[in-house]
Amino acid sequence: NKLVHPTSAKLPPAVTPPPQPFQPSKSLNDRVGLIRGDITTLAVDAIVNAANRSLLGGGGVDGAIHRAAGPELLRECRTLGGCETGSAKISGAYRLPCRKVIHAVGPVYDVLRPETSEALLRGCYTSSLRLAAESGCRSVAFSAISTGVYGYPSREAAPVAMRAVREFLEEDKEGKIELVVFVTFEKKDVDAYNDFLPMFFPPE
Ligand code: AR6
Repeated sequence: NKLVHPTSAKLPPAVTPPPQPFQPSKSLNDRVGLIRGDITTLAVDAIVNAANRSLLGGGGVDGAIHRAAGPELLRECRTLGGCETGSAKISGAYRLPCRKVIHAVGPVYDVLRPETSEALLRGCYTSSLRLAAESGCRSVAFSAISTGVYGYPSREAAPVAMRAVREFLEEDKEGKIELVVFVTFEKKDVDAYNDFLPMFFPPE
C-alpha cells in the first residue's frame, strides 16, 4: 500500500477480524422496487407469471409472456404437470430477456371467503420467492397476480403481496434475494401499489 502513513509502519500487524454473520448491505426499502410496464421486457433473473393450473398459457400477462418467450416455453410447460392454486413452478425463459419464468397460480377471488383467497395469494408470493432463491435467482419481478381475469381487488391484493415479500426478505438472512420488483400495468394497480408500498417498505 503506497498510501501508508509513515507512523503506521511502527504499529503491530492488524489483527484479522473474526468472520461476521452475513448482513445484507441494503435496507429492506432498498431491496424492493415498483414500476409500471410490460413485465416481458425486464432483464431480471426471474419474472413471475400469473398462470392457471394447467400452465399451458392463457390471456393477460400469461399470454404476453408466452408470446414473447416463443413456443419453446409452452413445450417446457407441458412437462411440468400443472400446478396447484397458491403455488408455483419454474421454467426457462427462452426468448425473454430474463433468465427464468416462475409460473404462479393465483386464486379466483372468492368474495364469500376472502381469507381463503388471501392465503392462496400469499402462497403464490412465498412459493415464488422460495423457488427463486433455490434456483439462484437474486432479482425477481412480480406481476400483480390474480388482479386481472381472476378478479382480486387491487387494494386487497397489494398489501397481501407486500406483506408476503416483506416477511420473506426479513427471514432471508443470507440475502439470497437482492431485489423484488412489483410490476403494475393498469392504473388501478398503479394507484394501489403506490399507496401501500411506503407503508410496508418505509423510507429509512
Ligand atoms: N406486464 C405486466 N402486467 C401485465 C401485463 C404485462 N404484459 N399484462 C397484463 N398485466 P391477468 P390473473 C397485469 O388477468 O388475474 C390468464 O388467462 C394485469 O393488468 O393476466 O391472475 C391465465 O392463463 C393484472 O394486473 O392474471 C389465467 O387463466 C395482472 O397482470 C388467468 O388469466 C394479472 O392479470 C389468471 O388471471
